[in-house]
Amino acid sequence: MRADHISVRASWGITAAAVAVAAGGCLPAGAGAAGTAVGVAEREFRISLYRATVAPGTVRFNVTNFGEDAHDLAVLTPRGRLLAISPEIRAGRRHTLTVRLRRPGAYRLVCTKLDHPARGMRATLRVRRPRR
Ligand SMILES: [Cu+2]
Repeated sequence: MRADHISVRASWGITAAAVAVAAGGCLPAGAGAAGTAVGVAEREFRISLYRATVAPGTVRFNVTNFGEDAHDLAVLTPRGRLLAISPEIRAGRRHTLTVRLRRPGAYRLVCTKLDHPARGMRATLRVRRPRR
């Protein structure tokens, strides 16, 4: 499972991943206040998330365009309100989009270019209820 893989790497000591953990980046639980990183791979015509679920709080979407066309990434609330949108990300480029997702629910991620959502560039990220 990819999320486990990320966690294992993050436990390695003095690495870039460990620095991210120190900043609250990769903690799997209770990381709501400091934030969670979510890798996003875009290509024609698919959006793949490296985590399906996060805790409520700040989420950093690390988007990489592995395709040949330009894409973007928009984050919508479960009700469809636009929260944030990246600039156009050209082929082979990366962009980090930081968004606060406070409430539990199924947030929608789409590429807004032309007919890309209809062709499959859609994904769902679940924000789970806070653990007590
Ligand atoms: Cu696209």
